Amino acid sequence: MKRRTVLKGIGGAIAAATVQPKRSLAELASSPPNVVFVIADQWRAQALGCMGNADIRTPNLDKLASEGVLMRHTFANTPVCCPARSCMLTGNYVSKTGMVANDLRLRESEITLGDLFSKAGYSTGYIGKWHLDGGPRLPGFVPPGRRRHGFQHWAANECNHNYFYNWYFRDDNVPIVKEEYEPEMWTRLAIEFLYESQDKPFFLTVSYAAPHDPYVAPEKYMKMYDAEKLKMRENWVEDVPHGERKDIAGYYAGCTAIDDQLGLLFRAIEELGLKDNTIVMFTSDHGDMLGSQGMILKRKPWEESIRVPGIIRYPRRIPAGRESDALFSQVDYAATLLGLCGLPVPGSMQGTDQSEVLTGAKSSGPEAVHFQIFGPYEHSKLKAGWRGIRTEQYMYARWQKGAWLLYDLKQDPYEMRNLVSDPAYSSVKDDLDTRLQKWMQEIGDSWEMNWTFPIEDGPELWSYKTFYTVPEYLEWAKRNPNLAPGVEEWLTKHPSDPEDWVAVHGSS
Ligand SMILES: [Ca+2]
Repeated sequence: MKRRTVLKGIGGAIAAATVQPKRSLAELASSPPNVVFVIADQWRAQALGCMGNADIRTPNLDKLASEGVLMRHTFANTPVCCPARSCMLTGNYVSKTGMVANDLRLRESEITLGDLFSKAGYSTGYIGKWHLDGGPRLPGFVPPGRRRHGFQHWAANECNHNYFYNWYFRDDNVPIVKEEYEPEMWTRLAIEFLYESQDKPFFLTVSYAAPHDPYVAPEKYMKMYDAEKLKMRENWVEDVPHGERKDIAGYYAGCTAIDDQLGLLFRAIEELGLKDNTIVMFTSDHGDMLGSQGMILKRKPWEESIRVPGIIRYPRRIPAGRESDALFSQVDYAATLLGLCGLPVPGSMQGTDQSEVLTGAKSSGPEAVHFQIFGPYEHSKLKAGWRGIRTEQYMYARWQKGAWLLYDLKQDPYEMRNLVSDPAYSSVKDDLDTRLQKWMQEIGDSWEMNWTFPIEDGPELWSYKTFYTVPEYLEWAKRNPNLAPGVEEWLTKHPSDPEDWVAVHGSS
């Protein structure tokens, strides 16, 4: 067999390597498909060339889309880090798994794609940011065993957003420290995994912590974007710290840096002869408001926060160059990937197999996708938990107490006119509200799961100890007022109404 030389990494970060495919082409052709599941952090759907953004440079992802299907309407059901990751990997809403807040630990009993692909005889690998283990984020060693949820090969940390000082763990509690740009490090390790894992089908997750804030990237990428020349979205508000032009330029630079690395990863897949039989999926845990609606970060019901990249290439089953407007959301990822691989979907999984929508055998997906956020986040001005429903035409969100937002996305794609109090839309609103509440009942969601204390950005629940549930944290916080001050007082003073939040914090 011919030896192949592949891959010289950018800036020499990835050394040239010699590769010898371990399986013959005939073996590759008849074997079950491999999966490379790529998750970026906070990469909104609008920040892609193939989604119509003329400023951003994402040539490798655009090419991936042109060789597969671009799911234009892909959404994060719980648009914040840990919940979104748990939803993607378990195929269940967070109200079922309990992963309702950032930095809780996903229960060891939860079954993930790692477990399901392992059971199907796959080699499973997890490389990158994990963020499902709860507790202190640093240094972030997740020991082998149930806390790795079925992933056999491990090169990961829990959560680190210092992109120029990195480390990861293998199977012992010794960090492997690298002064290597974060996306380069994970890509290098992912390519190593590809070289080593060809004797059986593999399921590899590669999870980048960028382009999440801080909005920085290596200088060569920062130089690509002139902040003053970027086209702002119509709903963008000037002078919102964390959502300014310079932030967006830095964010785009991070996206392009990852795109460059993905180019290397995709080339490795091709060079190894794996392209036809490997499903490559690219997505993100959630988006980033970046000044749209005058808002920053995530957890919000607006498009910039909930809508994520949805690109899937699988030459054997997905015709090249498809674009679909079918609704697709994270809860359906797991069942859909299993479906594409011809593997059974567990009956207990709430998500459904949308693989026929991806391949084009079916033209429409679910009638609606749903959203759940359970508590406030003071720093980004989110007042309380909310639930939402998105159809092809409408987005509706409500607080426990009542309606909050209604947009007609056909007329108003930038969500500039809230129709929630418009009498002409009252029947639309009522219908969506009924559907939303019915859905909550069906999946076992309840407003009782909400909390009012800012556990994710006040005295953060992850600072000292690991918790599986929010009530467990609140009990601990009451007993430890020196470590987590103010819980008791807050809970006495703050019922769950967003209006009361405003009374205390101002109405910005
Ligand atoms: Ca995140």
